[in-house]
Amino acid sequence: MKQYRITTLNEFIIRRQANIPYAKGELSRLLHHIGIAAKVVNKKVNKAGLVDVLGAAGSENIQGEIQQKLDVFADMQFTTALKDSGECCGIASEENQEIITFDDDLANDGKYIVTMDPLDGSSNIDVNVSIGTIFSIYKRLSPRGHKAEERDFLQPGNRQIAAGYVVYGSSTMLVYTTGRGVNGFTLDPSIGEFCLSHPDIQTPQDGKIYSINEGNYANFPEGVKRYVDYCKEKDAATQRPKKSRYIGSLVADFHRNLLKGGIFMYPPTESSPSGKLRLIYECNPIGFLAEQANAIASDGRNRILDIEPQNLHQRVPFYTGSRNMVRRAERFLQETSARVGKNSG
Ligand code: P6P
Repeated sequence: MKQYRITTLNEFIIRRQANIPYAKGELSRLLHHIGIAAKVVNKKVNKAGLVDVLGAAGSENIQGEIQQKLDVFADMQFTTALKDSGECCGIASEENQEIITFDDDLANDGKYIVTMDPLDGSSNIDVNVSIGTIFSIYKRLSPRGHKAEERDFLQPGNRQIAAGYVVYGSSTMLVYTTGRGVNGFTLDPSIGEFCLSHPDIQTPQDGKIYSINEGNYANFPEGVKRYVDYCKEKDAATQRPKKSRYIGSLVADFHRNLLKGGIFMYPPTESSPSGKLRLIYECNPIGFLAEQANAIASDGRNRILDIEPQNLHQRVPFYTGSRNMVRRAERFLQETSARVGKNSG
């Protein structure tokens, strides 16, 4: 029987590091610790339903553990792993209002900062829908040997050194880029290793899937309404409309479109006039991955990675996926805003 060569995440990281002459292993160590935290969180996510049922009896679950909300648990796991790596001097987490710095000489000498959404889509846990962790890695701007500063975290996405996500789904995958393509690793629970399963992911330039919460249709910008209506018309080539696929979990929706082609949109809505998704924790890492897979990411007009963040929790409209689909959606937006502009004189 043909034996398949397994490449583990750690082997892949080390092999890639060997190709970078100046690399001293700091980024490799950081990515390795992210992989460890992902395995720990995965174990807890996989038991979530059970723990919730058992823990429902009171504040403690049957093992006598204080029951924690999963996203708080994930936040703690990734924060601890990043601090222990000795390469990360600070973290901006979607779970925390302020940046997290460490009172620790080793960590304060770290070269990198990390932004993360430790468990995105956690409201889907109790209905067993896929959820995810999203992260970005930047070089710090502040001097090593000192605490990280807020300016380290307000860099534009085009300064990212690495970005990735973990999708806790029917299988658990870690997908990441260091600026030289996108590679996906599937967790093999039998050996406790992330194994290379999706080398050099490339997103098709066109796709048949559009992902958007159409419950907000009435409040979409006119251009988004027109693009959604366009997706419902028969495509000239296929004589079929596009498929609507929306899970309500960014990592799951993006991952499907990254592999198959498609567009994900979160435009301004009445409840989120600047869009719902966060620039630093969600749109920049996803945008970096999209571009590295030959897809694109914009706020409807500007390249996401070129936006200068104004604050840690800034939200932006988000359009990402197959190049030709995003460009067409942008044209609908620009044509209607030009028309509105002309009419309003
Ligand atoms: P809505 C999950 O809460 C999340 O932050 C993203 O993962 C997801 O894409 C979006 O919100 C879904 O938002 O308003 O459609 O439920």
